[in-house]
Amino acid sequence: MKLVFLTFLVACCCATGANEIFTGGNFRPNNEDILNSYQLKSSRRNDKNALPDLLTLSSELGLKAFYLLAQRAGLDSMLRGTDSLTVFAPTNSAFDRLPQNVKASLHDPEVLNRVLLYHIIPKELKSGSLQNNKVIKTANNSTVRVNVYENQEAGQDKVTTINGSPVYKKDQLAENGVLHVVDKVLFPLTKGTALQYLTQDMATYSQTVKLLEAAGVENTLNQTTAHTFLVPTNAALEKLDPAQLRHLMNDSKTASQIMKRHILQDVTFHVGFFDNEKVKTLGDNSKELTVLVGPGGMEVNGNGTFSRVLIADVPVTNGVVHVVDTLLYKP
Ligand SMILES: *[C@@H]1O[C@H](CO)[C@@H](O)[C@H](O)[C@H]1NC(C)=O
Ligand SMILES: *[C@@H]1O[C@H](CO)[C@@H](O)[C@H](O)[C@H]1NC(C)=O
Ligand SMILES: *[C@@H]1O[C@H](CO)[C@@H](O)[C@H](O)[C@H]1NC(C)=O
Ligand SMILES: *[C@@H]1O[C@H](CO)[C@@H](O)[C@H](O)[C@H]1NC(C)=O
Ligand SMILES: CC(=O)N[C@H]1CO[C@H](CO)[C@@H](O)[C@@H]1O
Repeated sequence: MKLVFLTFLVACCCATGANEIFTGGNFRPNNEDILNSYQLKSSRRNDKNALPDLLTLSSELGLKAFYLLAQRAGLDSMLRGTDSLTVFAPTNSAFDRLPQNVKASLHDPEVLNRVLLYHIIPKELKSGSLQNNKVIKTANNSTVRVNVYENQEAGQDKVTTINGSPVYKKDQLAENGVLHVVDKVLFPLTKGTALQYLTQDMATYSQTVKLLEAAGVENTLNQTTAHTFLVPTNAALEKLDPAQLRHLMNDSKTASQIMKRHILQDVTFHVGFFDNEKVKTLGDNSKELTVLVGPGGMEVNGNGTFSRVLIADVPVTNGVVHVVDTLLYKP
């Protein structure tokens, strides 16, 4: 184990620029390390008393970025303590993929503390307790949303996500709880409801909000009942001819029919969709949407229109927003 750890550090230090926050690490996911340490430690898994604490476990699993940042955030005593916890620990590459400005913000110990606390649940939740659409309170009194997608294409396992971030390795046991490895760094749901997310950026969504109001569905985007919201931008609406858009804004019946078809019944993050999946909307049930998932991203096929998903997986308190570049139905 020591050898693996050292090799890992050496590999990282050679590969990197010096001013990275993760102690200079350009951390890559290192599945081999995870597997190696796993085999080394598996013999003691039978004896609960011999289990490592959560912080040590993260190190043993090769989650060096989490291990180092948790200490920098002052969370070592919590993760080594006696209270039962659940930790959603991001992979090294999840930290690595964060935008530069977000990495820079994590230099502030208070921000880092808040972000990492958001990955900790103050009780033990094994994967069996992670049920679809369950909202759970984090150690910081915020919430995360769990989704379990069973309905995958044949041959695929079910996928569990936390705020849309797939759980990549589940149920790693520690003496003081359980650790699940996730594929993204999680951020508190500061964006409010789907409607509040839009109204915070009127430069992009002013027309969209007007259309939602004309359609009388703006409250559906501001309620606690959770859905998936496919949201066109102003630019998407401006693809319509101006007279058509004016007419739509003044025709609440058509606007309502169209905008309800932009709201999906269930909360589905990107990884929860499969290619060519037909999804139900809040509109007339006979009018399904088809979601196309490919290497280039996600598209939604309404009635002869193909909308590209510009931004996927914006977690909001009442579900998830995917931003689309074209209105899904022609008025
Ligand atoms: C979280 O909320 C509970 C009550 O709901 C309160 O007792 C506790 O102090 C809060 N913790 C934080 C970190 O705000
Ligand atoms: C959404 O709901 C909140 C609280 O219920 C309310 O304060 C707000 O005015 C509503 N509308 C928008 C656009 O945020
Ligand atoms: C809006 O609709 C009303 C009747 O439904 C009509 O009288 C009015 O001219 C319309 N306005 C525009 C700008 O289309
Ligand atoms: C699809 O759009 C055409 C016009 O382009 C319209 O006549 C037809 O009723 C629409 N069908 C559905 C299912 O919305
Ligand atoms: C909702 C809540 O309690 N938020 C707190 C999370 O933790 C940070 C610092 O650790 C506080 O500043 C927040 O107020």
